[in-house]
Amino acid sequence: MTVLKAADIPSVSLLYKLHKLSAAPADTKLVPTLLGPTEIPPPSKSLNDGVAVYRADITSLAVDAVVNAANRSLLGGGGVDGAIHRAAGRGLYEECKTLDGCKTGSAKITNAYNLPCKRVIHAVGPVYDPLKHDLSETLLVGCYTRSLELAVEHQCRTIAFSALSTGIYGYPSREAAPAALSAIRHFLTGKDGDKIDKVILVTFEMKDVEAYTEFVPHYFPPVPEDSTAKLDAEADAVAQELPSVPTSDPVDPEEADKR
Ligand code: AR6
Repeated sequence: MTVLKAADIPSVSLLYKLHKLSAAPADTKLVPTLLGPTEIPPPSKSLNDGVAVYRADITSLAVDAVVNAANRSLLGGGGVDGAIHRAAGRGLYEECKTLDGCKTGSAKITNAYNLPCKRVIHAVGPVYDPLKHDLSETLLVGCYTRSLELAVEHQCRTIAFSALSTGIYGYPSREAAPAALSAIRHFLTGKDGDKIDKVILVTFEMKDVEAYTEFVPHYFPPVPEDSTAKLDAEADAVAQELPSVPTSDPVDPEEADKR
């Protein structure tokens, strides 16, 4: 598996230049979120340089911290949790056993063992409850915020999130993406925002690619130069390197085994 560094992952700024993301129409109404904003905020080049959306297996990323979609036991499971534990090896499980679990809506940090990243942050997202939307969002936002706080506390400047709760826990991607983006924007514009260099939103399934493609421009709108840019030499070089757009969903090895 090719291991990718944070610096090699194209930022939102570059995705606009490459026309892989485009500005939302001016009359777009934002989905209401607990942390806002309520309207499309002014564009910021520095924010757009520090956020990325990338389709990958999160276990291939050589970032400072990857965020696992764990459960309250922190002892592993299916989905991305299974992939992370398989790739990290037995040491991760042994360290997780010492943590005494974790509350829903929060996160804990461990070493990364055989993974190419430096740390793993285990966030426990909510099982989505459509009858308690605000509670589900509060807990999901808590995961993103606590994970970013843990990253700062442990000097992790680059952090890659899996799409927490959107798999087995059933959170609809079109509701999870605005909540995640709003929490990340809120953190990056807050007092510790300058302690994080890059937040990478890792997508795996097409539904999450589509949700982030739709909602990133609501929270991280393009600076005018980027949305109208002709490819400069740097962008063109990166574009040549990017993998071609996948046309089918990746296969979870555990699911494939069951077929
Ligand atoms: N890399 C990146 N993203 C992935 C990967 C991967 N290798 N594999 C799956 N995803 P899920 P949840 C995506 O179900 O909904 C576990 O059993 C996936 O497509 O892993 O929070 C835990 O132990 C989806 O978008 O986590 C818990 O019991 C996202 O990761 C429970 O599942 C999250 O899907 C947590 O459920």
